[in-house]
Amino acid sequence: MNERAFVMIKPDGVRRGLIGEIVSRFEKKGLKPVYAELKELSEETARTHYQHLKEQLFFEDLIQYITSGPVFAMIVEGRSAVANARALIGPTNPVKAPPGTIRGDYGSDIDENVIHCSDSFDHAGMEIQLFFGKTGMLQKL
Ligand code: DGI
Repeated sequence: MNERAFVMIKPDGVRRGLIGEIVSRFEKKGLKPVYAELKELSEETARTHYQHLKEQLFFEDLIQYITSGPVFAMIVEGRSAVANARALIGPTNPVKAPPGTIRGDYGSDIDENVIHCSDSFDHAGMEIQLFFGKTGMLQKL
């Protein structure tokens, strides 16, 4: 089934010049970028996005990192987009992410793991709304 997922190349991925390589992997998998923005997250958006982690000791470091520079946020569309995108990016901790996944190939530490992707269909909808509002659903890349 065709669906949409929210994907965000984090500030370390943007700084290291990995946008092209990562977008290419999504395209080769059949997940089409239908909307994208290079943007700096406000602290408010960052705190809302990661609110499920607010009790964790690393939370403040996480907010500092994700607001430390521009992110490349996009909507990808394709078959089982959420499940396929999660498979492409690999597990949260790059140390445990197998080679061939994006985190396995480009990450080396859980503090800076290169990329985010929605973990469910419902969260994809919420994240698209949080990051893009209505424009994300209307505009094309
Ligand atoms: O959906 P994910 O990004 O794979 O995982 P998540 O929603 O549980 O966590 C969001 C981000 O928070 C994750 O990409 C990296 C960071 N994080 C998660 N668990 C830990 C962590 N950072 C540190 N330092 N330690 C953790 O245990």
